[in-house]
Amino acid sequence: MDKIVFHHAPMSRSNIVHWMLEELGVPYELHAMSLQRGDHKQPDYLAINPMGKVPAITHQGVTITEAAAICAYLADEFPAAKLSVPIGDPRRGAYLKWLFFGPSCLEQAIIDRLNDRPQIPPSSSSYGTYDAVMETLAQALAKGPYLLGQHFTAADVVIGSGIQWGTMMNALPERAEFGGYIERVSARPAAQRSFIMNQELYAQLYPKAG
Ligand SMILES: N[C@@H](CCC(=O)N[C@@H](CS)C(=O)NCC(=O)O)C(=O)O
Repeated sequence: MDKIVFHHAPMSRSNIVHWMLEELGVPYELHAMSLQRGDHKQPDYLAINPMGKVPAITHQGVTITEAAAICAYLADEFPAAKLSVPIGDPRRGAYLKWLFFGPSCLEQAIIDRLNDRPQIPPSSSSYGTYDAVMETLAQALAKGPYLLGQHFTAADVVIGSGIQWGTMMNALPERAEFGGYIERVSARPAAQRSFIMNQELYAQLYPKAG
């Protein structure tokens, strides 16, 4: 098997992919980068991702960027972990919807709120309104335990990461649906392993950050 090379900066969006890799349980080679040091803007990394952003993976000679796309790719590439919903399964549409909802709706709504950006007309905003995003998510999670019922998928890694981050930044409403979901996803052994590994890596890379 061709090993996955994972370009990672701890405590960033690449934590999403780190958690995903831990869920898969497949071997990977981690290339740790310091954003403070500007490793992601060096020519060797720009040759991998011209956007100069993490995460990125290289697998079988191909580089993939964008956290949600990487999660979708990995879930399909390693079906034994059952983190994907296969083509032909009636739940596939909902699975893809949640994968895309993460970066295009949830993340954007949180970022706009954190930056006090004024609401643009909902009809031209990629996510409509903050309240619509939160209500839609809460309704989906109320059915639980995961977005697709009993089946934990890569979409939960993406949305779970977004909800964890938004909660940490005090940018999500306090709702039982979110609290319960965070408890469930963060109790997963892969999520816990990833959390500890990233804390350790962060302390090594940024010793002065405390
Ligand atoms: N759309 C990208 C966003 C990636 C992104 O913005 N990564 C941030 C870390 S959270 C980064 O690399 N920032 C460094 C920079 O832009 O200088 C994804 O979802 O993967």
